[in-house]
Amino acid sequence: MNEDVPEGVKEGPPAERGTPVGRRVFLGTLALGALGVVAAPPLQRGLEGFLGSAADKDPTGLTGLLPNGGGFRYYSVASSVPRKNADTYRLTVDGLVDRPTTYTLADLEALPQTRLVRDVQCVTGWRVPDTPFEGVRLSRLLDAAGVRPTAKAVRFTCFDGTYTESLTLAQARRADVLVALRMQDKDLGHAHGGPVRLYVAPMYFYKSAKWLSGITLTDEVRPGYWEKRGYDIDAWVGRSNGRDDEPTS
Ligand SMILES: Nc1nc2c(c(=O)[nH]1)N[C@H]1C(S)=C(S)[C@@H](COP(=O)(O)O)O[C@H]1N2
Ligand SMILES: [Mo]
Repeated sequence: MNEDVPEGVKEGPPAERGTPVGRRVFLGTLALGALGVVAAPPLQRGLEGFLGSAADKDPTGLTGLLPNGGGFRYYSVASSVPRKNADTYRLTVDGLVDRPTTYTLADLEALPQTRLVRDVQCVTGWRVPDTPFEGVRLSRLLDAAGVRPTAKAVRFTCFDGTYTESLTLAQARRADVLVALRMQDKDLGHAHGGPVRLYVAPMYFYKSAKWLSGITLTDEVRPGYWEKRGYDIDAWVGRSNGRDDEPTS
C-alpha cells in the first residue's frame, strides 16, 4: 500500500480535527454498501484500513473503494445523494452573466466534446494514472452565457446539496477544465458524480465537483467545501497543499 500513500502526504486540515468526520465516513460506507460493494481485495482492504484508521487526520471523506473502480475511491461528504438521469438532470449557468442558461443532459451531449487523458490525483495520496475524461469545455459554457466584466470567479454547486467548489475565471477558462459526461470511456455513473461532474485536470481531485448542478459567476472566489476546511483554493497538483514536487509512483 505504500506506493499509494506517498511519504509526506499532507494530512487533513487542523480545523477539521475532532469534528464528526468519522460519522460521515461511516454513513458513506453504509451508502456504498447499498451500492453493492461486497468485498475488497486484500491490498485494497489494507489500504482502506490504513486510511480509515487515519480518518480523523485525513478528512477528505474517504468512504470506501469502488467495485471495479480501477483504484478510484468513493468520496461523498453527503451521506446520501439523489440520482439524476437524462430526464431529471439540469445544469444551470447564472450569476454575473448576460444569458443565464439551463442545460439538459441531451443539450450537453449535443455540444462538442473534448477528451483528456491525465492522471487523477487525490490530495490524500491515491492516484489513478492515464484516466480518460470527456465532456464540454467549461469555457464554452461560459462564453455561451456571456460573462460580464465584473465576474472574477466561478462557484460550483452540486445536487448532493452540500459540496461546493470554486475557480478563478482564468482557471475556469483553461482548456483542460471540463464539464465531464464520461470517464474511462463510459458515461459517468452515479458513484463517480454522474451524470455530470466537473473535471479540473491540473488540480487535485477535490476540485472536480461531483453531481454538478450549478455554475455561478461571482465577483470573487468563494472558497469551496474543503477549502473552508483548510485545503488550498489553488490546488495545482504538486504545487499546493504543502507539496513542492510531483507525486511519484
Ligand atoms: N459533490 C462532491 N464532489 C466531490 C467530493 C465530494 O465529497 N462531493 N469529493 C472530492 C474528492 S476529495 C475526491 S478525491 C473526488 C473523488 O471522486 P470519486 O468519488 O469519483 O473517486 O471527488 C471530489 N468531488
Ligand atoms: Mo480527494
